[in-house]
Amino acid sequence: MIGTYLKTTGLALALGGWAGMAAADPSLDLVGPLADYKIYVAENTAQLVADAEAFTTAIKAGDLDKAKALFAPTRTSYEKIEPIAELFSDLDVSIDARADDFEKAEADEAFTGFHRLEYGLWEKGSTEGLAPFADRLMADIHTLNERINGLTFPPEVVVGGAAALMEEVAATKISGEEDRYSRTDLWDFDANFAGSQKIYDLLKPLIAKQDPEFVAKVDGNFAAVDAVLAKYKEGDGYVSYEKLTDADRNLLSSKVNTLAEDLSTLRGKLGLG
Ligand SMILES: [Cu+2]
Repeated sequence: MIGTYLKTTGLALALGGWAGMAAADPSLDLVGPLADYKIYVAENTAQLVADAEAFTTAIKAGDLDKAKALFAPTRTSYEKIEPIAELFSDLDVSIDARADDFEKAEADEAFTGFHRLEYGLWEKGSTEGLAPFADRLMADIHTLNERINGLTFPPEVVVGGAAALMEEVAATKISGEEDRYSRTDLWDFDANFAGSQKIYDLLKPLIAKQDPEFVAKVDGNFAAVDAVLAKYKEGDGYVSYEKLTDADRNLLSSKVNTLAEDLSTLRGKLGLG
């Protein structure tokens, strides 16, 4: 591919071999966006550590109201990096799994993490017995934060992750399964969209010239999702998921499905196969 490029364009030779190589090897174009994305992930895990400290401290102090108030905002930085959760799938299970993933559901000892705490705070209405789960969550989050630095970000995982997360939102999250006890799902949606859009935005300069229609369509769908969510904003966050009307849920669902489909073509567009 490099050879063909240099043979057919004398200009590339005049400009030097590097320009030709950059054009021929898509993975080189991805170096910058991937480095920027890694910074984004590191910023979010650092924020997650700080927020989770406050959240778990409130739980261990027995401050139910404060713990409940901090639950959704603490989760947002985790939900923003969810496109690449498969790179730390063991921690994703202990940090963010749902009760249905376990044989004995809520009563299962292996059920830990945010949703185990959410269950205690909302369903049980108490911080009692939650300290060990708070400690475990904090330990897992510290491990995640430490691991991020040494993690390799394969381009196909990052690029594919943006689409996969939109698929997950459309297939399961839209039903309200994630935050079933607290009904704070819209906070997570917002963070999931932001996290997928971040990846898309970093890659956009690589595809904007060759495919302006695609870019316009995806931009439009992200904007449409934002417009629906904007109706449900309250303070720094969102109203209960129960307030989402059927019409808006259907609209969100169709936009998210389209986003999932469109973003799933990014790998091919970027030559990642
Ligand atoms: Cu999640």
